[in-house]
Amino acid sequence: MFLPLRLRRPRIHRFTAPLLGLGLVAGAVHAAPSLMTEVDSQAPESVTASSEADQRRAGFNAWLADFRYEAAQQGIRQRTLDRVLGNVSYRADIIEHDRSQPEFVRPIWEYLDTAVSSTRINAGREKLEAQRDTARQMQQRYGVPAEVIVAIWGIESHYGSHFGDYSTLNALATLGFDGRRDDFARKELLAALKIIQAGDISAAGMQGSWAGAMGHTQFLPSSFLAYAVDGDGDGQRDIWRSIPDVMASTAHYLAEAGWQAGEPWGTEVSLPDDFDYTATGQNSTADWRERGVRAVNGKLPDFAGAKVIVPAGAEGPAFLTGPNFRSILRYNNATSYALAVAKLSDAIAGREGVVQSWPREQAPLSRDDVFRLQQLLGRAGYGVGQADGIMGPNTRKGLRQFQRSQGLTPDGFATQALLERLENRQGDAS
Ligand SMILES: [Ca+2]
Repeated sequence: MFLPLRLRRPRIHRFTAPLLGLGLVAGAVHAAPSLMTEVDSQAPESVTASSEADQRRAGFNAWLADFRYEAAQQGIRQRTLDRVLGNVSYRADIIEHDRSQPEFVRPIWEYLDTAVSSTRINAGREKLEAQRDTARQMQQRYGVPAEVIVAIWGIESHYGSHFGDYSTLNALATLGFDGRRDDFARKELLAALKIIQAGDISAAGMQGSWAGAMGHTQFLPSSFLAYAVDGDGDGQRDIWRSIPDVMASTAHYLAEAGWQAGEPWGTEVSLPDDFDYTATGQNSTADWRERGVRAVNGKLPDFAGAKVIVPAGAEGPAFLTGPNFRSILRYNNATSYALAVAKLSDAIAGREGVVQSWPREQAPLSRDDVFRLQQLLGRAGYGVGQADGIMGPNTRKGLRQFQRSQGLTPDGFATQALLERLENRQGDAS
């Protein structure tokens, strides 16, 4: 259905083609240092810079015209398009953010130090106190505990004080024109227009991160359309200014993601010496108990399906995690994030922090290290797919197999020592 629409666009193509032909405008930004060097030798720098900016502006406007056509086909009214897209502009700093990747993968204990700092715990307790009635109301309505709602608020935007001051429209249009995931940004920009057209927020009020996450809850526009709720009953879903809307939207998201009322997220556990670290699937609490898993304090929560996780390997803390932990992962699919929400909510409610110590002496791996690790695992026959420098489930699985072949505890936690062992093995083989 989409394709015929695209084919019926002669007017837009006539309009964009000459602009794109001028200097491959859309590609020029990615393109070529070599091209710039050539131009530099013939023209003063300021002239070059301004013509580059002109070309980019022309390319961006052509992209917007094309997007505008698509948005109109998808039911966005001309009046909305005129009013909103007329003020959208390209932001070079967003592309800088999009292209910069941290060199090192931050260890989970460092992430938790910041995410669950005493400052954030204390601020969370104050916020919960100040918003107690609202938080309790949303707890009753959606079954998600007040301290969990507040913990997500704290981690997403430090309770609304840092949600970003980028125009979401500028961010998504810039990423759509020039970013690494243009289809994603295009789809989110369309969702943003639907939100504005529905009257929930003005174009100027729609603010958030450079990546398009909006307001206190850091919802992408598509998540907003699916999960945002009018908590205060004024007819608008406002995750920028209304705390009842923020809390209702967060709780609704978790409820839709399978939150089980009355169940904890999980608990910290101790594991027996002979624990099988390759058992990464779901089992009942009774099964885990039989395998020697014990709560560090109190008793194990009763789950039908729970996982044991060791985010920093066998030398670090272990946790038994139930359906509500998986529900938090739906908000942001990173173990470090879900554990931060879990432990911040525990701390706000006055429960204890992580008891077992993290292996803080382990030096972090850089992205290049992880890339090398993946290559070496592949060469050693523990295929992890295409090396990409990111520790994912496949890399951990391959690493476990390698650890087992070496008579080591197969916990899938990447360390410099394991990388060295793989390098030496490679040396022996050649
Ligand atoms: Ca509202």
